[in-house]
Amino acid sequence: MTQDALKRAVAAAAIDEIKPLLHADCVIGVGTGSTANHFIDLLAAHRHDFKGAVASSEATAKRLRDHGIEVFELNHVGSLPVYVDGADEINPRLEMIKGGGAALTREKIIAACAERFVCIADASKRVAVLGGFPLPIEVIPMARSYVARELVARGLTPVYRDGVITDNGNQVLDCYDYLIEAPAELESELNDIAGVVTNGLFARRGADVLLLAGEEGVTRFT
Ligand code: ABF
Repeated sequence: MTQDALKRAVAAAAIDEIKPLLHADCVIGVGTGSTANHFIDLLAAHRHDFKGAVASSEATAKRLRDHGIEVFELNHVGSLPVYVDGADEINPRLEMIKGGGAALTREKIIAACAERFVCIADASKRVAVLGGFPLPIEVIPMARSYVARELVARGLTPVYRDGVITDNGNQVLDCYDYLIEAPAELESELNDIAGVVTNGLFARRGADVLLLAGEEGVTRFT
């Protein structure tokens, strides 16, 4: 199976996972990326079974609307029973690195609001220790060099993601080759650097459910 077919398979499993939660007043959180895009495409067939969605990026909002799914501002939504999104890496404790698509800040906000985070991924995303994938950090533009120096002082190797502006008007530093033994601690430490908007560690609020697609099918982890 191709990686794209695995992404499609896990997106289909996510539809089965959330179907029991859908009802006429229900608004769900929808993530960003190619796996999330498959989920959106399959969700379209169920658009009359729920009220709408909150999107973690402008790209996702557009794709949802193109499918006739109403998109709500998070501030106008009372509760979010579930958030479905992909990840760049996920470990056995369901801690993740996210933000390869530069949508990490909105993703983290929606994850914080959601009662349940369902992560959807193909088997290549599952790792024993996070950090093989570069850890993204969204920064206020004027703080970029300062934050980069602070990261270097902590042993990280940040590289400016040239030409990328996030949906929030900020910039991204990617930290390469740093194995993360204590994700929750590092997440908090990086948040404390002035000028950091969000870092791509989702450890303090990880996933509740992981649907992982491999050659043998989709496996559910909690
Ligand atoms: C988002 O999409 C992320 O936080 C992560 O960066 C990415 C995963 O992308 P894909 O599904 O395309 O592999 O969920």
